[in-house]
Amino acid sequence: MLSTKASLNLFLCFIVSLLIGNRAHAQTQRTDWFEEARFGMFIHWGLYSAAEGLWKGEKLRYLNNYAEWIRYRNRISKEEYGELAKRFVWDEIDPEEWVIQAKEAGMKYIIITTKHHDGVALWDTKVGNYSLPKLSGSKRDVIKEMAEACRKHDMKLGFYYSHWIDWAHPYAWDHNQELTGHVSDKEFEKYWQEKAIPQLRELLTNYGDIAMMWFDMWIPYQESIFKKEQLEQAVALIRELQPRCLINSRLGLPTDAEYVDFQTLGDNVFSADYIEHPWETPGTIAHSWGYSGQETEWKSISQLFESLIGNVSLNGGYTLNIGPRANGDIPYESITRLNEIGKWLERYGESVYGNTGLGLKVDQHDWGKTTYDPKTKNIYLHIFNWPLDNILRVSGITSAPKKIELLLNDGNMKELTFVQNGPLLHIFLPKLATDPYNSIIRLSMSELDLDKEVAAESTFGGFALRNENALHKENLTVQKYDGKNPSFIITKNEKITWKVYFPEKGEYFLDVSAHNPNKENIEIEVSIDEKTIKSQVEPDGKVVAEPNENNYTEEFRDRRAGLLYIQKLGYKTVRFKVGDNKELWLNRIWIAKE
Ligand code: JFZ
Repeated sequence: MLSTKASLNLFLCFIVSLLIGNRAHAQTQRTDWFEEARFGMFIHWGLYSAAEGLWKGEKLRYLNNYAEWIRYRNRISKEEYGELAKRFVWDEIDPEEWVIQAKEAGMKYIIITTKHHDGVALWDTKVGNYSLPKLSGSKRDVIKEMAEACRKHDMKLGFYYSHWIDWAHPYAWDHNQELTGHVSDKEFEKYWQEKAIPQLRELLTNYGDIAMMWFDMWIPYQESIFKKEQLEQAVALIRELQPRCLINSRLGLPTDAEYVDFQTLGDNVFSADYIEHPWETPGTIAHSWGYSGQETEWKSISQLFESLIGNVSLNGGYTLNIGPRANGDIPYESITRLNEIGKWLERYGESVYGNTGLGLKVDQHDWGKTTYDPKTKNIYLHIFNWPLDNILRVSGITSAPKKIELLLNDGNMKELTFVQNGPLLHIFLPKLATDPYNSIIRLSMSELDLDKEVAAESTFGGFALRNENALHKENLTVQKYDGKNPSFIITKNEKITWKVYFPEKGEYFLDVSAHNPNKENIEIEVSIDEKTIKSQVEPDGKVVAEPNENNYTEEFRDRRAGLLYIQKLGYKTVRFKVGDNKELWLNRIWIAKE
């Protein structure tokens, strides 16, 4: 029998867990579709599309020459800029084509710019006259057409709304106010109540279900002209009118699930770590977001794949932007890329939709990335670089796969043989990759046990022990890769350790890549379990980084620290220490068999 106190405690625990459980449940529900989707389309389309990156014969000015910034960059008046609306070719514009294109690319949502920084509403707003319908004289409401096309094709629709910057409104934010003087809080509040809030109300009332509101302020509100209450007012409006609509973090508030449902990273910024809450990277398919006739920086298809898969492997999504022309055309360069990705997703989508990552070390595998579908317990290996020796080395999975299959292009599967040795898995591949960008191997798992600490085995064998896979990382002083020097650990006398699984007994060699900045030799020790190898590192000089420029940098040389006979295969701890309290810059220890 339980005492009264114990049962009361149990009861309280039960209530608390119900509350927590419910809250977690409510949070996941709203963002469920978003975490399932993983891939969406961003569309930047507005008056700037008709300028095409040129104004009166002049290209975009200044450093960040995004085509959609042309009004600001090239100092165009509101009226002259408004004239661009006359260039739109209405009998060719068909938003449904954009939706069909997104669908064919395997995208699950579309976000369109309803009002960008230029302040022009693309829809038929009743708030002021500065809208595409009014400026162009066309009766068409492209946002309404988008909403209808999205409903027809079962596509989620989100609205980009520039709530902070609005170059058309005298009291909204404009970066030039750093020079001309800020608008007052009272003035900004007038903009907020008279333009932004009523426009948001229109967007959330007249266009059916809105899947997300995508705001665009990339600094926290404390550093901006916004007051928290103003942003809370926008949140309250959205929650009232569209309770299932998601809000992104560029509203200016942190991702806390109450105000903000998902985090938007910087433009074309990909995470370096696994992020638990929902997140996405907005990325451009070229350089500009809006259409530019001057565009030359089209991203390669493999780059786009790396971005998408890299994000999914870190629990995130990818919103890829296109900039249609003022006649509605999507540039051919964009179409070819979207279609290639779509074709791939049609066959291999099971490795992307609803997937997350395994939480292994970032860049754990040098051949590609891993994703994981928690519903089916399938692990997917994304091979970007097919190993020459036709052995795929996978590190960190300790439970046994039931079956390993290569997914073939024609829809079939080919079962592959493998050997598992502790956390190291070798999969035997056929000679040829199945896909030119990203070949997929599926591991069917009944249990998922991982070793997230073990150092990964490289392609062709061998273990590279670096800062990235060291244990007790937080105490290490690390110099990041700076374009010249590799990333390295600055160490004096700390014990740096790694966890290594030696796959077989026998002789292994240890090479240390380091720079000795001192004038004299220093002693280093590498220990594997009880055995210690001591060796000397001579002083290092510089190396020419770029020829003919007097451009030099520190040399990091590989030197053999010694040989070690491993009696028994299995886990060992590898330790590194500098002998005599002098600084050493350690890049890597390389352990391999002859
Ligand atoms: C903003 C806009 O200025 C741009 O025109 C486009 O709409 C893009 C999606 O968002 O640009 C940004 C926003 C954030 C960063 C950089 C550019 N950032 O955080 O690095």
